[in-house]
Amino acid sequence: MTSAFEATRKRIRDGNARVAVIGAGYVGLPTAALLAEAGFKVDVVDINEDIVRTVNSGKSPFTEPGLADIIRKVARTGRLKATSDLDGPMTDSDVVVISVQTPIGPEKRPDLAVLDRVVTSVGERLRKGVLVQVVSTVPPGTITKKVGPKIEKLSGLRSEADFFLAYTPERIAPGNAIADLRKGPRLVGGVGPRSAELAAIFTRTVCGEVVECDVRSAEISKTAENSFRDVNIAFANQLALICERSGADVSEVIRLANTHPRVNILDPGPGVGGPCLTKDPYFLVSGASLGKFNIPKIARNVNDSMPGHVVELATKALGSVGKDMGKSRIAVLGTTYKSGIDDTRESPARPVVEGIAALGAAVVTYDPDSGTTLGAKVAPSLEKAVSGSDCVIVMTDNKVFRKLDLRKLAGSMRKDPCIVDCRRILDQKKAARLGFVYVGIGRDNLEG
Ligand code: SAJ
Repeated sequence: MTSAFEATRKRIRDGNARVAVIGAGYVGLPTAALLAEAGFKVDVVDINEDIVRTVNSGKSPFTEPGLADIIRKVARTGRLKATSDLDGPMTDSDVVVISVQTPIGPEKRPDLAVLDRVVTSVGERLRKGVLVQVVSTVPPGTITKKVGPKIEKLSGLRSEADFFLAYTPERIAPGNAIADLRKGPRLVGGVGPRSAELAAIFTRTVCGEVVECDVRSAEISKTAENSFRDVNIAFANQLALICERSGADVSEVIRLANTHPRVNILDPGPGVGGPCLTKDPYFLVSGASLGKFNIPKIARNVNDSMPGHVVELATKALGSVGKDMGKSRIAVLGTTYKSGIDDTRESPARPVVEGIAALGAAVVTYDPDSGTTLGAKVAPSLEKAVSGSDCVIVMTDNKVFRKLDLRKLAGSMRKDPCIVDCRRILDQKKAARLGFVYVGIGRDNLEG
């Protein structure tokens, strides 16, 4: 008699397993599309009816290079179907992938309410033999202390015997999701050897490189990866503050330091955005007691202080030509949290816009990839954004901003134009020659 484990393993290996992906967001939808492209019959479940309609019409609800083509292909073949109903997919599926948002609350504590609701729905409907694969980023201990026990209690099934449970965090860099999901490496943490085996076989149907490990290590590694990146950026930002006060240029200092074969300092900027680096450090330390020397938390505070520093730099630049921020017109270029995507989640541009507006300035934003207002007036074009402005703040290294025609810009701005280059992408000597007050993050600006 074939066990439930062997039956599921066979269906995954034969490519005729039914898959339910719960959550059609920036991670869940690319995941569902690639699983359908790999040959599985996939139901992607989302409560948002607009997303369901968009996917079933063969389109993607958000910009992710390559995703729309895959959705169009697999929706047409019927391999990918979007639905807001969970009962149907749970009745037929051999694998359930959970990829819902796990944000932090205002007090910076993990908010797992959505995940908890989904785990409850899955537990109430779970059939024998199903592999449950959690992708959502979770605080260490969540899978074995919360998700597993809850499913066992609600389903009456035992993990490793009757159902299988694994944690497979994603490492998608938004804007590169398809390639990242295909290439990996991808951590696969099973709650036991059978869960690990099923999850590894299943993950390998899409991902070229799977790294098998225990669940707890996978949970900590995922949040550690992003926390390390956030700490590195915080170090780069403090290096920038040091250089601003000491006549050096942080771009040159980092270039030189990184010539050391074992040093890799990242780039300073106007702050750290996105849903991951702004959240995962709080997940990582949520169960620990690190006291006041809590490096991930300190790094978060450093990075969150950078938008305020940008507002100070703009205020000083205007002050150096006798202009008052409160009576000035500011153009903020770049509202996405980084260039090349249309995602403005946790964008540092928001606190910059709010900080400038709080000082009484008129603020206009422009981003070629996003029309999100962030509370300011959105200019329909770059030209309209900068025309008649006193100060331009360049927030991202968007290729459009890299190609800014400084001569034309100087001609369209008010007298004594100021420019704050948060990504150090502009020609500062040329800007000075054209009469700009050029201020760059990490450069000795206006001091002494
Ligand atoms: N940033 C800097 N300086 C840098 C690099 C980034 O200021 O040198 C800023 C960016 O402008 C942006 C923020 O940090 O505002 C985050 O951007 P990012 O590219 O560092 O990271 P994400 O959030 O787009 O993606 C990260 C990635 N994690 C790592 O690189 C370790 C990605 O692989 C993860 O899958 C993703 O988080 C996630 O979903 O966790």
